[in-house]
Amino acid sequence: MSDIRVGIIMGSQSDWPTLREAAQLLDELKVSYETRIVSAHRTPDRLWDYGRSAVERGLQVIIAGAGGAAHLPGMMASKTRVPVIGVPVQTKALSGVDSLYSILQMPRGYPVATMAIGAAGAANAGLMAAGILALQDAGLAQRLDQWRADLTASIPEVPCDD
Ligand code: RP5
Repeated sequence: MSDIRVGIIMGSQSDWPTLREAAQLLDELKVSYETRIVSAHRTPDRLWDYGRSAVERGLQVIIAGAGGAAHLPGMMASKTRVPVIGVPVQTKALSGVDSLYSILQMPRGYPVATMAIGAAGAANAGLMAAGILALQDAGLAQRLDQWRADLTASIPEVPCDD
């Protein structure tokens, strides 16, 4: 079993600029992760192997991002009981609403925790993964509390012109 706790997977290299937001948050919070391109349509055997081995490899959360006909998070959820957080990647044709609906409407029994479309959703996926892991990790809980306090402190009370 490795010490990597989060798997960040995406359907294509083109998803990485979005999913990198999740990776950056995990870096900030000192959470170990790996990144892989795993496509539901183009590399189905890779998807199956990843899902089949996720528990025995010690993964505790999987962040899965995809765009368009975004079957990756749902298919991964069908293959492993490791919690899957879905990130709908913004698309040119339909602005990511296609991705969102593809990920969101899972049938009963195979949940995917679906984030917002795009970069904010990916960052929130990193924070959500950290929050899940922090339930069993006091050091991470402290870092996450501090991260949240820093964000609050960065918000000015009064708007300015520029
Ligand atoms: C999906 O198709 C990927 O998740 C990506 O968002 C989208 C487009 O992929 P590329 O054509 O850029 O490889 O499977």
